[in-house]
Amino acid sequence: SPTAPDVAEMCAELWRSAAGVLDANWTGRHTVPSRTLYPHQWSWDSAFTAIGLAYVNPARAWRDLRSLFEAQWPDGRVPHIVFDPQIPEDAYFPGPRFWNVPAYNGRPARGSTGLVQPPMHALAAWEVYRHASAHGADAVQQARVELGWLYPRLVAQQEFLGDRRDAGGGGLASIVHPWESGLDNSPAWDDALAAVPADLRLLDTYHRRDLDVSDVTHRPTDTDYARYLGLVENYRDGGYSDTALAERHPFVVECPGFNAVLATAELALAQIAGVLGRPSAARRHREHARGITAAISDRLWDPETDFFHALDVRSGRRTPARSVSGLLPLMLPDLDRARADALAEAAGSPRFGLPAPSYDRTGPAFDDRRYWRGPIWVNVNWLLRRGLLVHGRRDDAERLRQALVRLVHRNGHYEYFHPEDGGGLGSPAFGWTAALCLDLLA
Ligand code: 9YW
Repeated sequence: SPTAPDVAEMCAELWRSAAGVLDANWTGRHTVPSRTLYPHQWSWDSAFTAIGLAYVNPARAWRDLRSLFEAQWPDGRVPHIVFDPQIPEDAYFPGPRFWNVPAYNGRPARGSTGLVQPPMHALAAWEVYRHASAHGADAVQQARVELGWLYPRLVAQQEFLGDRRDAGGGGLASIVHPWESGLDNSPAWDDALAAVPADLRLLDTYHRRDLDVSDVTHRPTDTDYARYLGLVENYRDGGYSDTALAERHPFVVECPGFNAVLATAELALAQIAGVLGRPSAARRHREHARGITAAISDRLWDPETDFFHALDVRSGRRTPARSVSGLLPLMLPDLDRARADALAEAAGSPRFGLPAPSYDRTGPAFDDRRYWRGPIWVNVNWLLRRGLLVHGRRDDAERLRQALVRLVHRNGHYEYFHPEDGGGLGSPAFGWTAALCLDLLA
């Protein structure tokens, strides 16, 4: 077993390489997830990046969050990709022309998509604020200013998701596209997607850029992509409106992970409102978090499987698939003891095991290479570790922390990892893997 100096050396090396990845992926306005695969700004990636930058460069963390929220829509939605105008249209597919978002508030739209991603940003802002004092008085001063700027925008983001996206009427936000979950091709969407027409001719008119730069056996299939594009077209052609979604749109799903992040954001907003001297707003945020937690428990828990499953709002059916997103409500402090125990047990069971793969190792759709259908991702494991800590599972949380640190030290800052041998997969020098390593090492 490694000696203390070995461990210290390993940590120092990993710290340096992680900070190096974040430097290399910084464009001057925002951090890209990957120089090769994802050349624009992604929403929840920026939040994870900020959590790491809190340790090495808080000013850049705030700049990253600002860049994203400067592209927020008047209805409160924070787009899942903000396109960099300096990057050519064909560098990423589907690019700005395909999304064709409306101009808003009389100003030309900054190129973005019209979808969202899990609202990780309130937690990220809170984490950057919390670490500001380690960087001196100016950093503390800046953190207060930035929190004040972000707070109303974060609230608007929550209101968009909590109100306009409550398509099921039960107090949860629905996603209208698998991309919104952040877990693109998870088996959790297979049943709901099966009802979405797959027009493969759509693919003839576009070029899948992702297949130029990564292995075809790792990526979502062409049929998946045809459905993804059809869903975007339907949402876009309806003007990205959220009224009567369940009737008009073929994919409307309540995801346990997305909603766990939504509730976590309310708790972070309660902390932020406290710092900003707004105690009654803080109380409201805590109530919202409790309400979302109760709705997740009522609507997404299956007592037969002792697990959280995504709900297809249109069919009223919960998917049988066990995705890592079903473990994420463990982050919620108001989750009752029995459910929290069941989740912690599932996380350590042969279905998952720590670090957790993106999908049940024993499930029929398990695929050890294909993206969110099996590989290990650092960001969801970081969230899971948070959940273990919230529910007092300190030993499991520490084991998971050490396992993640070893995984990345051995294999590099990859986008995702093989669930058996830990080999790095997807893009190297990946932003959130590096950023979250900084937090795991700190
Ligand atoms: C795509 C950028 C994004 C992540 C998502 C991940 C992937 C984009 O990459 O989606 O083209 O498939 O699934 O969570 O934000 O890192």
